[in-house]
Amino acid sequence: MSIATSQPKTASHLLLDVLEQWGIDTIYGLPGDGINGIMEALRQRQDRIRFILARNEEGAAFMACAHAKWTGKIGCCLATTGPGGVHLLNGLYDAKFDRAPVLAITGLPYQDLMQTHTQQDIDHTRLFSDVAAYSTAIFSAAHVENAASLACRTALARRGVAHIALPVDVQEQKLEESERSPRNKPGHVTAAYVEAERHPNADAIANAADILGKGEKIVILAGQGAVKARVELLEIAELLGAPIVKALLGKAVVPDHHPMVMGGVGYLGTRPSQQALEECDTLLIVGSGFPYIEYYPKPGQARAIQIDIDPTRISLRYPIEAPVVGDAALSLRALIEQLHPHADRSFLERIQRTKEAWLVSLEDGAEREGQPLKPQRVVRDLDLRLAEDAIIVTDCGHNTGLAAQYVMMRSNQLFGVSGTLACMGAGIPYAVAAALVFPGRQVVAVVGDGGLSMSVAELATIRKYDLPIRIVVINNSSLGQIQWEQMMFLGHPEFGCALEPVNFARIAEGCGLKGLRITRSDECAVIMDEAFAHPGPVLIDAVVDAAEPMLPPKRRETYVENMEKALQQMPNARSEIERAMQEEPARTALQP
Ligand SMILES: Cc1ncc(C[n+]2csc(CCOP(=O)(O)OP(=O)(O)O)c2C)c(N)n1
Ligand SMILES: [Mg+2]
Repeated sequence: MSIATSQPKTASHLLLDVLEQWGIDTIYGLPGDGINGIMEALRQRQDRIRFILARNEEGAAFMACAHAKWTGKIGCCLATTGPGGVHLLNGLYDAKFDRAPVLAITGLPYQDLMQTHTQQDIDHTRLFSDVAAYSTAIFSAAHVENAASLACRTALARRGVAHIALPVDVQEQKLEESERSPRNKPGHVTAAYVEAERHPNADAIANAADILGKGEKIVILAGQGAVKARVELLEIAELLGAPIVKALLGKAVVPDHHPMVMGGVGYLGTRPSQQALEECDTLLIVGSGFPYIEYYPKPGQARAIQIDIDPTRISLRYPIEAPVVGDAALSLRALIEQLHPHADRSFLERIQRTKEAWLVSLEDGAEREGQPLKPQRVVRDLDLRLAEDAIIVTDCGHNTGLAAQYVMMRSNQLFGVSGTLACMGAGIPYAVAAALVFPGRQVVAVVGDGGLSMSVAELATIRKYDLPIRIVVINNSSLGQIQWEQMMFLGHPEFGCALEPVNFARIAEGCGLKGLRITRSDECAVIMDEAFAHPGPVLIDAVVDAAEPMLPPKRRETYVENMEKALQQMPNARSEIERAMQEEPARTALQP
């Protein structure tokens, strides 16, 4: 129902006008008495802006962040004064860190009671000042258009968070009740916005091309900034005989089965990618701020070129000799025009052989029979059933590593994760946003039992909006990744990581989803088929081996020593863990 034209416009109506002008058609949130003025305006505007009710504002903020990642447009979330606003923060930091444009709208107390210890009296503009590139309170209806429009423009231009807070009384204020200051003439603001083309500097390209021309063992590290440069990436890789390795956020940039693509890097990465980084003499980074410095080549080992749209991101992790600031596709195209094909493919072929062996070790790891069920089997069987254009999201932990290694991205699939914030609990909200943004496409979430516990209430949101999401829970009754970090990185016995076993299939049933459980390897494929045949939302609770190691793709000497030290103090768990470490894919990962 649209607002009757005779009804005077309030600040809330004006705010929604601005949001519509900026193309915002979905708001994720949860109401409260500090935001009910805007809720009423939303009720009247349901035909143009849909309101998605989350169970926790944190979920709403993750949904808004994911919405922005999926669409490239502004994601929008809304929360009430005080606790509602605080709950938004993780999802907003996720947007800030992964550079997604998000607008957060919150309430504030009545203006004449602010900062008087009144109820829910948190100063949101201060609270959000770190996470947001723009954060302001709006103090009258006449202020709405100026501030809200600038907030939207800032979110897009800075690819980050903008926040506006409206006191409850302002939300209901009518425009005619709001006196304009003499300088605030009506009609001076529009939603005009355009992005620059961002061509690279010619000298920078010449410098980069010179280094690439001399390189003999070149590796390309691609991140999310390369997402629109797939054709150019594959072309330059072919030209240079350079394997492509990917940061997790760049997983969908190029398909995993492509012969030039070696998979992910880092803790969750592949052995061929790690080998390529260790042996290269030249590194070309395209649109990536992959944060784990220890997985890059050693300083001095490789001459490095970095293409990034943002000059502040240059040389953050590796000493860069040739910075190129500009759009990834345009910069790669300019480089390609100056390069000649490299005839020597020996480096590439060596890394390709490692990829073959690595894929065999993954397959062997998934083929293991018996109980407890191995988590690799679950994600491998999931991968085999994914649609060509599926959207895959994952959470944070060992489950992320399994999705990173066992989901072999195809050309038209999309991948989403809380990357740089790496926040547990983001997976389910990301899937909700994906299903809303891409109706009709297959949406699959791989999550851990710890992460799911943090956002389990959003299962009810999935039911409420009838979203046919398929969730796979890697249920190891453990904060698995941390358990392995304690043992392997520090030599400490596991402490504080054992989770009480939970039957998530029954929780799912309680939320109105179909709930299935897998406990044995021989039933994995059958139950997976049942889940994929089900038309509605379904959760597969895969009860897996808690002793299954989470290892980086290549061992360091200290890992072996640390494990020994930790296991000496864990007599009950020792034999199971040692057994698991001798099986694939752990065996290959542990080779020197
Ligand atoms: C909000 C939050 N708290 C803590 C962490 C640290 N952390 C990273 S992975 C992880 C374990 C996650 O457990 P689970 O979801 O069961 O996944 P698993 O590793 O067992 O697959 C933890 C606690 C985090 N990343 N985010
Ligand atoms: Mg777990």
